[in-house]
Amino acid sequence: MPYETLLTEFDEDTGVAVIQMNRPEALNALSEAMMNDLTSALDRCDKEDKVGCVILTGTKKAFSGGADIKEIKDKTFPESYYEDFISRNWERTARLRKPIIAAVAGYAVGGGCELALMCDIILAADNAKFGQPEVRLGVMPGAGGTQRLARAIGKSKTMELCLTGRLMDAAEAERFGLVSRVVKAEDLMDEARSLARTIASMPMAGAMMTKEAVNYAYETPLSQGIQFERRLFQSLFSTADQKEGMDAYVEKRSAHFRDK
Ligand code: CO8
Repeated sequence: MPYETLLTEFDEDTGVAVIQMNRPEALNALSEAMMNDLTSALDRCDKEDKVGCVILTGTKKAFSGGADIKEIKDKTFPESYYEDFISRNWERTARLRKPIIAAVAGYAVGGGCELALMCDIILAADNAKFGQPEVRLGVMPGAGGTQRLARAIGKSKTMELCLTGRLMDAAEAERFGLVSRVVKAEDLMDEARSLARTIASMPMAGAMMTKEAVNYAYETPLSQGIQFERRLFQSLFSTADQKEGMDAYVEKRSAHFRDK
């Protein structure tokens, strides 16, 4: 289905879906139309069994410049509260059940940084810049910047970025564990596709449960998280892919997974 604000592709052979935000003239500002399109595209990825991994990306200059300031600047508190404006769709990315990689080139700022933080892995181009400049607009992060960023890079660095609006470059983001890897800008999509293909080739149930368990680590005390992980681990012994994966290991051959 064509979208007004996104370009999408899906390769059935590899199970990799790519969602590209495509409002380059506005540095992929996250307009309501774009968030609606993104929600619809993500719904389809979760529903389509053959999708094994999703890549969310932007354009060369920007992953996203954040919420569309021109669209929201005249909103009032009652409108924002009662209409639940812009917040309606914002957590959809974090609720995706399939693994999702943010492939970030250029600016990922404000809501753009928060959107990347909702993904499972952030792969950064060497020209990527991350930050939460909302304080300079008279507001503050509103889609997880104070929460997910603090969990990702710690309190002091988060405070510094959120209180000053300073942007950090890809090398600093890697040093502080925000991104899994930095690659040359021209190699970003090749690297993202290669990573996504590897993830999509894994048995689906194991990959999805692994994602669920890692995310659970951010929500629960350690003992509950360990218990949850153990139950998921045990439940995988009910799948054909577990039998095939372990038989193949013992028989020294490649596994042929059924789910994929
Ligand atoms: N909203 C609207 N338009 C934008 C945005 C944005 N966030 N970012 C860039 N643009 C537009 C610019 O206005 C410009 O348009 P025009 O040509 O019509 O003037 C075009 O994109 C190109 O941008 P620049 O010329 O500014 O490009 P530069 O390379 O000079 O600068 C920057 C790049 C530094 C990224 C700069 O564009 C900038 O500062 N952008 C705003 C960044 C920002 O403050 N983001 C935070 C927005 S608020 C937010 O995200 C809160 C999210 C909370 C969600 C809550 C959900 C519940």
